[in-house]
Parts: sequence; structure tokens; C-alpha cells
Amino acid sequence: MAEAPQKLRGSHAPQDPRDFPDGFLWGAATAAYQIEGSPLADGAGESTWHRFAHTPGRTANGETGDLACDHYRRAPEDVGLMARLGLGAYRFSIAWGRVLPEGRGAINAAGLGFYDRLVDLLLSRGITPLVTLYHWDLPAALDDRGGWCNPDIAHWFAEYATVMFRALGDRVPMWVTLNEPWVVTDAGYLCGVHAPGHRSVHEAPRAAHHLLRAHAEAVRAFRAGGHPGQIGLVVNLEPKDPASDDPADIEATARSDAYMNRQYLDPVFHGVTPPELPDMFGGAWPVFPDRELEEIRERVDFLGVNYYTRGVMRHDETNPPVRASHVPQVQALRTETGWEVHPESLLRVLRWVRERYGPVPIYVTENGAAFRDPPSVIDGRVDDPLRVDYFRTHLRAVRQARREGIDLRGYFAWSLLDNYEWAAGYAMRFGLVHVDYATQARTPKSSAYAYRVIRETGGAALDLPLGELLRAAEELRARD
Ligand code: IFM
Repeated sequence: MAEAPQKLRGSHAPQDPRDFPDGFLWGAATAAYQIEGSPLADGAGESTWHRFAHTPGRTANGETGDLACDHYRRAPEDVGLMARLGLGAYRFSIAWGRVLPEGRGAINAAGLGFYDRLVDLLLSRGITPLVTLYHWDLPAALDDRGGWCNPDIAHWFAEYATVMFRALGDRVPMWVTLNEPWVVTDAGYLCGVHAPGHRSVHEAPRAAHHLLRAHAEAVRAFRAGGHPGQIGLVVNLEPKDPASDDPADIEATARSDAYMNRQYLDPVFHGVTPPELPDMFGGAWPVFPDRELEEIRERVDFLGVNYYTRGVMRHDETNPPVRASHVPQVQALRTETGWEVHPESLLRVLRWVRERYGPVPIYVTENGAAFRDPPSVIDGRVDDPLRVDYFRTHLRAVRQARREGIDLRGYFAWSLLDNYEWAAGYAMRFGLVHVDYATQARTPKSSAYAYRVIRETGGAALDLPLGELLRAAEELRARD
């Protein structure tokens, strides 16, 4: 792909030296089950997501990750695409069961080899790999033994992590233990809408606790192995606002904040549980040994923040245990997933992390939007102005955070490719790159070009009116 026009790069030098320095990581993110396809190839073990998606009635139209973006067979082409898009970094996840089909024990050399080659391919194109060890596809063999509710899983996870550190630790500079543990427990163990599909007020807090123990044990294994890179955790954060000044709504907002935003970070950074949680869960809340809370408080090298929207909350007795519900902001711009577009809240959340948890280095490890794209690619074009504007406004928030001195070191667009949006199937398209699922053709959208213009102008193109940014993106596309 051609570079941004010289006149644009020259005339828009960064206005503030703090904006986006050299070394700021500009990337895009994906996850294994969402893009790879071939879930059982070459000796891979079945995952909970494979099972869940193949259970009738669990996902939209019964869609599965069997083919997805066929990335397992097209990785070289996809790395070529990233290089063509000028990406500096790529965040991807490992399918645990490709490497350890039973979750533990014998290593599957073919599965490990796939990731080994992927890392080498990325490095050969100058793209920094950021590896997530767990993005929701638990080996089914471990689920059969209780999955995240079995206390032994902390050890199983650290064993698996150690296999990966030994195999790739010489080349991977950044590791993430878990992606969005809140989603794992809320969607997977409380609401039953994600794998493994349980609905249990008793299981959810146990799964949350053992996820955090697993995270901490993997961090300790990483440090004990003396690996050269950095390791952190990725959480999804969502500022919560009350729907009204009714005290009941204000309390519901505090509970929602404790449940979603503080449940994972307070233990990791402060070694404590938010006091609202035992109250909310009542008799279902287990008593965890103090020693385990202390163990969870293991220093991380960085925190990854996934940000998509805020939540406006009202009191709702029919929705236990949090007793709160989202109030849809009907007059706001919302994405196809129904999420309000609210870039100000990205800045709020970054300020909140710094204030509450101190000066930890932060990466925005996911940010993006599903919008309805044109139904087909015409003349090689997929115009997605709403997504361009989403990135433009959210990257302004990122720039502002840097100007305020927040130690924000990178940004990863979600997602590189349109992909399998879990239980929502393939209808939700988040990609910078359009995927034609019938032919597997990849076509970069306007947003892929606009993202490049923004990067190559050191962020200065964020100040362009949307129409001008779209024109600059189109100019790049036409020369590509
Ligand atoms: O697709 C997901 C991803 O797997 C985790 N974070 C949110 C994305 C959009 O829903």
C-alpha cells in the first residue's frame, strides 16, 4: 500500500511532542477462534467454543468458527496484508488446544509450529507481535474437569503459559495472560450466552477468582523463566453513568462499576475485592483465602484496556445479582452491536485507571466498531465513513490522554479483519479489512487507509474534518 501523500505528512507534523512518539505501538488485534478456522486441524483438541458453537441454538444462525477467515491456512497472506497496511504491531491469541490438545501434557508440535511460523513472519516484516495466551477458547478436556471453576486451573494455565514462553519467549516482546476475564465469567458462567454456556450465580465468582489466580501464576512463571519481554493483563472497561439522580440508580451504577470495572483490577493492583461484590452475590459469594488474594496481587508490566462504549445504568430488581440494567441511549449514535459511540468515555477511563491504579503503562488493546458496511465490494472499494469517524474521535481521546501525561504506549484497532463475533456470528463486521466469507477475498476498507493517514501524520490528521480525512484515505486507496 502507498504511503500517505507527502503534502499531508509534511503539513501536519505533530503539534505536541507528547502526541505519538517513535516507539508508540500502532497495531490491530484479532483472536484465534474468531479468525483461524480449521479448529481441529493437525491434531488440535476441541475447545469450549467449538463445542458451544456446534450446539444447536447457541449462536446466530448456528454459525461456527469452522472456517472464519481461514487464517490458519492464509497466515502468510494476512501478514503480507498487515505489512501492506503499514501496521507496526499485531495482537493475536493462541488457541491453547492447538498446542496442548488435552489442555495439559503432550505438546502438539504442528499446532505450536503454526504460531512459531506466525511470529517469524511478523518479525520478518518488522511487525511487533503481542501474544494473548487466553482469548476464551478453553480446551474442552479441561472444561470436562470443571474449567475455570476448578482451582487446579491456575496451575494448568501456568503450565501452558510456560510452554509458550519457552517456545516463543526469545522473539515475543509482549505477552497478555487473559483477555477480558469479565466477559469470560459474565457471559460464560453467569448469563450462559458464551461458552461454556452456564448460568450460575455460584460459578461466576469462582471462575473470576481462578482466572485471576491463573493470571498471577502465569506472571510468576514468566518472571521465573527470565524471559526478556513484558507481561500484562487485558480488561474491558466501561465507565458507568446513572440514568437519573435517583439514589437507587446511583447505587445501581456503583454496583455495575464494581462488577465490571473493579472486580478484576482491584485484586490485581490492590489485593482487595470491591465491597459491593459480596453484598451483591450474598450467600453465593465464596470466602477466598487471604493468601490467594495476596498471590493475585502480582505486579504487571502493563495494563491492556479494551474500550468500546460507556454504560448508562438504572436500578433493576429483575436482573440479579447486579440489579442494574443498561438504558439504551436512543438519541445517540450506536453501532450494530447497540453500543453507544462515546469517545469522551475512553479518555475518562484512561484517567480513571491512572487515578485508581497509579502510573502503570497502558495500551489500548482493542477499540473499534461494527457498522453496516456496503453489501459488496465495488471497484475495490468498501467505504465505511462511520468507522473512520469512530477511529478519528477515539484516537483524539488517546492523543488527549497522552497530552495529559497518561503513560499510554500503544493502540490496537479491533479488528484487523471482519471476523466471527462469537454468539452473534458473522453479521457484525468490525474489520479494517472486509472479508468476503464465500471467497475469502480481503479488501481494505476506507478505515484501513484513514488509520494509516492518521499514523503517518503523527496524529495531525485527527484534526482534519471528516470529509478531508476521507478524501486523504481515498487518495491512498487509489494509489494502492
Ligand atoms: O470481538 C470481541 C473480542 O473478542 C473481545 N472484545 C470485544 C470484541 C467486540 O465485541
